[in-house]
Amino acid sequence: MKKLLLLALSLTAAFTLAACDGADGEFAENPDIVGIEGGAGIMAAADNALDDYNLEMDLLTSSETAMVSQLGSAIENEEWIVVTGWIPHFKFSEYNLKFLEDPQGTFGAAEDIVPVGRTGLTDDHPDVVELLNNIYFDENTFGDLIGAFIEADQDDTDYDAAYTWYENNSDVWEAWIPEGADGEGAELEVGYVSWEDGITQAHAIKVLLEEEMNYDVTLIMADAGPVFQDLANGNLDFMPHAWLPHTHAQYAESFSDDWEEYHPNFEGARIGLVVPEYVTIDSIDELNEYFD
Ligand code: PBE
Repeated sequence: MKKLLLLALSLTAAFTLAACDGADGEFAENPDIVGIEGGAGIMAAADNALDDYNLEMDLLTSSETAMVSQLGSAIENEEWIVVTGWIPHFKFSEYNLKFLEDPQGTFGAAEDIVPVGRTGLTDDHPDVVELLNNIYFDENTFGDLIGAFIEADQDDTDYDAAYTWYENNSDVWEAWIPEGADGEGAELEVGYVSWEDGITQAHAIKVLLEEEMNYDVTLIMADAGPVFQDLANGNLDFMPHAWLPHTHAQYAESFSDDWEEYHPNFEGARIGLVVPEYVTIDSIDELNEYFD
C-alpha cells in the first residue's frame, strides 16, 4: 500500500485525463467517472448508474492506483472530479471526500466484507475456519492495518508491512487464534484481488497462519473473476474479502453454491460515487447539471 500511495503521488502530475477545467468550479465538458479495474463490482454498479440516472458521462476503466492518483491531482488543483469510491479505504482519511447520494439505490446499502472458502475447508481445516470466523475489524483496527501498509518503508514488501502490523497489534489478533491450533505445516493457497482491503487482509492472515498456527501459506493475486472461479473449483482454499450481498452479487450468483461463507470480518462497507467535499452537489441525480 505504501507502494500504492507512492505511485499515486508520483503519477499525480502525469494523469490529467479526467481532470476538469475547474475555472468556474464545475465539471469540464464530457467529464468521465474515474473508475477502477473492470472486474470490480463497483464498476458494474457504476455502469448501471449511467443508465439509472441517464448520466451524460463515460465510465473510465482504470485501476485503484490511477483512480487515487487522479483524485489527488484534482484535489491539489481544486478541480471537480467524480470517482468510483468505497469505504473502508485510505482515501477517506487522506482527503475530505463525500459519497454522492444515491436515491435510486443503484450502489446498494451498506454491506459486509466476508471471507469465503472452498467447499470442504471446514472439514479439512476447522482451525483455519475458526480463525476466519474470529477475525473482526472495526473502523479503527482496520485503519491501523491499512496504516501499517501506508507507513511502511519504501523497500518493505506487503508481507513486511503485515508483519509490522502483527508485531504491534497482538491485543487485536491474540483472541482470534484458536487454542492449540497446529496446522503441522500444511499448505494453504489463499486468493485475493489487488485492492487495498484484499492486499492488507490477505497478508495479515498469512502472517497469523504462519506465525501462530503453523501453516504454510501461498498468496495468489488475480482479478476478481478468476479468484472466485478458482475458489469454487477448489483450487484456492479461501479468499478473505468478498463484499456481500451487493458488490460481488454477480460472483455470488455464479459461484456461491460452491463456496462456504464465514463470519464477516468488517461491517458497514459501502460503495458509490465519490467527490471531494468542496464539490457543491450532493446527489448523483444532480451530476448532469454541472457540465461546462
Ligand atoms: N472494491 C473494493 C471492490 C470490492 C472491494 C469496492 C473496489 C469491488 O468493487 O469489487
